[in-house]
Amino acid sequence: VPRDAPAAGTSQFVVVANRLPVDRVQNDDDSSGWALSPGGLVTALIPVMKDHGGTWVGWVGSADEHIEPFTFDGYGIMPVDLSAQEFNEYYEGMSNATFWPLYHDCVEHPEYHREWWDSYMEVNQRFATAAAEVAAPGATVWVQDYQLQNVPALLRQMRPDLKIRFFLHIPFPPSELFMQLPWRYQVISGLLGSDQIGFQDPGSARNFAHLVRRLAGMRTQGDRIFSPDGRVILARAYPISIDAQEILDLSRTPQARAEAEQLREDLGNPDKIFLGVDRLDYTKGLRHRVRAFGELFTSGQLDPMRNVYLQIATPTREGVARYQVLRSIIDEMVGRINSSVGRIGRSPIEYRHASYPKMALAAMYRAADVMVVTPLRDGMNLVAKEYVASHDSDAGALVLSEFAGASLELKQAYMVNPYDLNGMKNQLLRAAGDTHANHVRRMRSMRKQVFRHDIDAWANSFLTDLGTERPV
Ligand code: ADQ
Repeated sequence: VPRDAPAAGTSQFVVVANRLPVDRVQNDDDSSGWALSPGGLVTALIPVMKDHGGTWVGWVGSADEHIEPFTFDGYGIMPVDLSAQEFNEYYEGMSNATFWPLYHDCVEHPEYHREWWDSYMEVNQRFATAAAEVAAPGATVWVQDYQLQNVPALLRQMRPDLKIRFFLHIPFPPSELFMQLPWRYQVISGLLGSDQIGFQDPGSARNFAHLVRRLAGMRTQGDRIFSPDGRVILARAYPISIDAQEILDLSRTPQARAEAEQLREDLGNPDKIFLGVDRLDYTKGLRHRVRAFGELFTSGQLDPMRNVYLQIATPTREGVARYQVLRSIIDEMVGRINSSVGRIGRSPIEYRHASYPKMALAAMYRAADVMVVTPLRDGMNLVAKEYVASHDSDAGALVLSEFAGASLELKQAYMVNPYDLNGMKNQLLRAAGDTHANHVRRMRSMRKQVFRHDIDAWANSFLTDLGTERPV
């Protein structure tokens, strides 16, 4: 154990997440070090970690590698190892080919494999053991997301003294779908090891409470669940958010302004820039969206000479078969549309399969006249909030799927049902053609919402919400 490893059993605040908050970086002298990985959750929780002598338990991101615990910037890092086989079975399999589609309304078929489940439980046990090792007596442990749903119960078995909280970043499905899961009872029992279970929206919390009554036979009242061992478990919605001020500051920098202008010019100074920014995931509704734009450009309702649809698709889960198929489908759709409308040197759809630095994203948000966020199902969708936060005086319009959690907060968006192609096409035209005054009015009210309910407000409301219990 290296000298600066966090001492066992001393952390008052422990975060358990699939991934660690740090990425390995190569230093100038060719040695390697660690840097904070960008992301809302990390930004929100690091101050709490520092204040409370916290430790983050997570996987380093590469398989078959062992890393000793270490201290980073004043808090502990406790790596959990995964073998290549566990990466396939626990991560790409059970997490991303079973839970992910099942929890997103089965927009793709979930696969059920017993070996995946065994691996999932084994890895969950490893995360729980690591958390049990670092947590001080009575500490708060905050477990994140669908990869670790059994950690709460496994942890409680070892450490009943801990305050265990859980947050699910994706939707919790209706019982009609959840009941397919061969391990449905185990998953519910796993979650019920928590003292508090957070969801993105009230519908998810209700779905969960319904299942708890049905599968575990427990009594519930509003957002309280009464467990036979005498515990009262809180299960309710805490919609996640972004660091709105940081995004706004970034979008106001001279560099972001300059990049935004350059982008507009590179796109041929179109009348309107429509923008999509998503991980290349089948839940994000890309097929439906590209199809809608294809029809609008082909029919001339959107003039392909004067409008551009810029779609950024972040590479993701490239080892999972469904994602490879989706990539080919989108490549083909975009190619077909661009080869039949527009002209040489002018493509109506600009499609990039790549990651971008935050600054470049800020510039794109700034340049976009219409932001298009049309998932088939999405827990929240931070891109929608980022777009709103980066528009101050200039207006801009947000087209938003009613199946994104964000639609419950951003009520002034141009709302669409992405399955209704004609409806979506109409809303795209309406958003683009609306008056400046309407854009300003809608944006103002959405900005108020996003700035009032930012990521700090989210973390605070979650961590202080145990009724009479002490915070953190
Ligand atoms: P995701 O499905 O990943 O998150 P989202 O909420 O949109 O979706 O967050 C994506 C993040 O990645 C955004 O902050 C965005 O700026 C960034 N990003 C996207 N494309 C990028 C690119 N090409 N380059 C760089 N950055 C890029 C899951 C759930 C969501 C929920 C979040 C948080 O599926 O519903 O909102 O967790 O709880």
